Amino acid sequence: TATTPTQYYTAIIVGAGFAGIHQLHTLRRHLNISAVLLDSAPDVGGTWYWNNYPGATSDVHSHVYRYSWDKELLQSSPWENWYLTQPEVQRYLASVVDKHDLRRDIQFDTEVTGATWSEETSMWTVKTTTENEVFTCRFLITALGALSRKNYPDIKGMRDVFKGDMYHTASRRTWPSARDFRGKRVGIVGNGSTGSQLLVALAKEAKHVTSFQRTPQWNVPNGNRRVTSQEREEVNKKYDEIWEGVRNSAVAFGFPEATTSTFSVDEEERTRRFQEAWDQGNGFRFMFGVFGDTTTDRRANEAACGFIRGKIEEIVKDPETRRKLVPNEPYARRPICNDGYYETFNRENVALVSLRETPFAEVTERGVKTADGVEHVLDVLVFATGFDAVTGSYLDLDIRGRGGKSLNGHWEEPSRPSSYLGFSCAGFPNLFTISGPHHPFTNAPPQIEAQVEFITGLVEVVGEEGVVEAREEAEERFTDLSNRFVEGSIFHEARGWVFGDNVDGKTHRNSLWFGGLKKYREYLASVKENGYEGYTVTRV
Ligand code: NA7
Repeated sequence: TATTPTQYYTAIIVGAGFAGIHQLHTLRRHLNISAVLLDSAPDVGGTWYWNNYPGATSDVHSHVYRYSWDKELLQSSPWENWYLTQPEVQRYLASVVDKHDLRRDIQFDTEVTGATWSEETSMWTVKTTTENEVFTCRFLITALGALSRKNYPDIKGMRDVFKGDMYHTASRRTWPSARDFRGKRVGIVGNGSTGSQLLVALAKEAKHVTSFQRTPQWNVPNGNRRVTSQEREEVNKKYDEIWEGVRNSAVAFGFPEATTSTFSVDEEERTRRFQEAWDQGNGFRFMFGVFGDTTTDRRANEAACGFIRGKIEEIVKDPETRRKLVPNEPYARRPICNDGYYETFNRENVALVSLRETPFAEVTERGVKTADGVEHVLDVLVFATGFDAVTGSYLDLDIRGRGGKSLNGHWEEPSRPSSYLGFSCAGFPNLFTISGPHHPFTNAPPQIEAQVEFITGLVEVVGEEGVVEAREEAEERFTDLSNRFVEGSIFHEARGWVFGDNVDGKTHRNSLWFGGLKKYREYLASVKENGYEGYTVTRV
């Protein structure tokens, strides 16, 4: 309105997770431009703010699940275990924000609902849910994360019939503050990274836990344990070297990816290597660190599956439960890992329901009923049903580019989702969607660093009076290249969030760059070296 003063910033960043914080810090430190970071949450963390369900833990080794440039914090506030829990990640991000005095440029409790590009002023107008505020900016940088829009099943009666407590794992506001599950009967829908972590955590505490499983997944241990002082010293000493390795690897997890092919060694040696990886733990290591062809060769993949199948058979005592837990798809989703997952099904207070065999019929006052007529009586029903990933993060955001073109519409067209470099789209000047379509399938912080550093460099070149826009043909070329990496793999044979298969009605399409971080960084570097080719820069 005429009475509402407009707040202008050179850059507005949306989302105070790993990406948004790094983007704010980088713009501030390198360019010293005016910038504000908006987030709907009351504190920092992004996905690590919202996902505070019991058992929430990162599955990347703690010394590479952080910013590579923050060596001083690594040394001064050492991690305890090989994996960080949700509160630890959140505390780490908060400590970075405080250390670099970034909080003064962050506005919390402010949900961005849309943004419109004005061709007249060459500025974005950003709409929020806060009253009496209008924001405008030259550059809009969305750091929403690839996994932020919650996905729910559609079960008859689930919204209004159940008398117990109901939560989505990613919905912090709905979790009870006193999280005491003693004496409670809990149902968990979903068995991905989240559902399996929650199951293991709650089984130790609740009276009874039922895992409602639609598709069994391959799960390996993560090998979490305390970091010894010797190990810590070693990491501190080799930190730069370790990060060089991360940047020059494919999945950026801090281990060298294997190049040996599965059948170049005999069966005994194969089993020995799988066993070694099983004992050491970590899903990405098991998938990419044992043999080089696990995700590209069907027979090699089956060898890995065979080993895990053997473990399920060895560990799980009840034959029916065992049968239901064995996946019937290749080992080709985002790999998951969890200490004690299969062992948990041997507990007397844990049950497994296969939704393939007995789908949900309805939610009742006392629990859920499955198609076989059984009513599973529950005090708590938790949806660990994941996210409408990547493009899904934008569904609640009405972004309008040149000529009123909708970003969500842009990604719905036949060959989509698409982007140039994972963060630019033709028709959307001065917009950068960090971790957007075709960002690399890797450990998140290092791929975020690559994107943020590139974007900051580009903003510097373009300048406060500049407008930069990806060319259509560059977007098409990049998207085609990204899709070609998948064609050479078996990833698309498994049905997970990467291809949108988890969401009812979403079309099966690749949304990530499977070419690895090294190749992605090389691509970014060559674009930069060639004067930011693929972009058009104009002055206001
Ligand atoms: P995921 O990995 O997408 O897992 C979601 C789980 O929920 C999975 O088991 C799904 O079964 C299940 N699901 C989803 N929709 C339904 C419906 N309608 N009915 C029954 N079950 C359903 O999400 P997470 O939160 O575990 O992990 C996401 C990422 O976060 C993870 O990859 C890490 O990067 C961190 P499905 O397999 O689709 O049959």
